[in-house]
Amino acid sequence: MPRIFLHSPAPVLACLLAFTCHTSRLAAGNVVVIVKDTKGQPVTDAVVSLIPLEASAPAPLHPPVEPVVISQHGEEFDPYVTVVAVGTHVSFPNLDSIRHQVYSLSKTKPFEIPLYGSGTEQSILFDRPGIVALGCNIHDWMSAYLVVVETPHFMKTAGDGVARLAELPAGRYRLDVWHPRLAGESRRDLVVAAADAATQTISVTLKPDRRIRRAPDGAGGGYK
Ligand SMILES: [Cu+2]
Repeated sequence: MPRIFLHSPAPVLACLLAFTCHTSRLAAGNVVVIVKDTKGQPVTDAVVSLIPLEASAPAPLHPPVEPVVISQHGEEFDPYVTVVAVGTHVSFPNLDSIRHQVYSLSKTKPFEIPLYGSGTEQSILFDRPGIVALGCNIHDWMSAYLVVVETPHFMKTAGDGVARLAELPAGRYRLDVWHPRLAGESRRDLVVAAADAATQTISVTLKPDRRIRRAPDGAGGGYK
């Protein structure tokens, strides 16, 4: 084999590539994750990620070319929870007519964008995995989370508590579920088999929602 490779690398490489592409296409499985709370209610905004455990086949992350957007709109972050792969740029455009000052004190990525007005877009590179809690120095109630994962296989649950992860190369994975109000950790190992469509139902315990509530407009509550 080494001799063939040395003398004619191109055909051998072509064969290897064709074989890899062919088998990975055949060996893809799907996983449907349903996240519920302890009362059986669907949990929205849960981040589901599958981290490959086969050391021999690290998954390329493919961060998007264009920045992912977390805007400030109506004096709130939109969306509340975002998940991206390591190496992704995120921009924070201000869609309001007032100014915001977005920051994070997280260990994963501490940063601050100095006070900026409408339309300003500055992107930040998120180059380490972890949780990034976001805030605004001007508006205490503004809160959002960015989850940076070291895998291309991730999704956020919709209102029905469901996340669908498709085209997963067969193999062993660690399934992580994260939510802003998660009590403790939620992770388990699973094996994805070729042509599989496994459903994982995960029950999580959520802490009470302690987000600061905005004072209603005109109520003089002092939040604005
Ligand atoms: Cu603000």
